[in-house]
Amino acid sequence: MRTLLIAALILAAPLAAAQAPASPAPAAALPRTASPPGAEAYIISPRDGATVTSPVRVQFGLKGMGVAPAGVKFENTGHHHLLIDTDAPADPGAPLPATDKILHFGKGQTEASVPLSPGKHTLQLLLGDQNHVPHNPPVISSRITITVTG
Ligand SMILES: [Cu+2]
Repeated sequence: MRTLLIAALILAAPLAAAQAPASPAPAAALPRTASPPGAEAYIISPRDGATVTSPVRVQFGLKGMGVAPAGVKFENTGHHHLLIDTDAPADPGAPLPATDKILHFGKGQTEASVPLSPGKHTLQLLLGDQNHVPHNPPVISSRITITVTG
């Protein structure tokens, strides 16, 4: 009887761990936040095709929604992510990772000074909800290409 109980606890443990909020939740478990119709992210500056010097001042534009810090649940808001030389992750339901190509602006910043190496770079904005998950449908800017000199 005692052995059986221990076995049951051992079996139940991984399940309990998967449901604990502190553990990394499977991507599919996070609910996606709806974006309102007409919501749009766009890069105010630099302009597509611009030649600029590093660090590059990037200004984030957002229509139809508001900016809120990460962790704050408030309807029709999100925070900006800057995609540098990369596509948006294939799984739109997963939290965006923080990498040197995916910058999070979780304090609600609407501009950034981004150091970039000389050469061509692509920039794209992707809004994320309080959990860093893109909205449904995703609020993503068109991608611009800039040339950094010096
Ligand atoms: Cu984020």
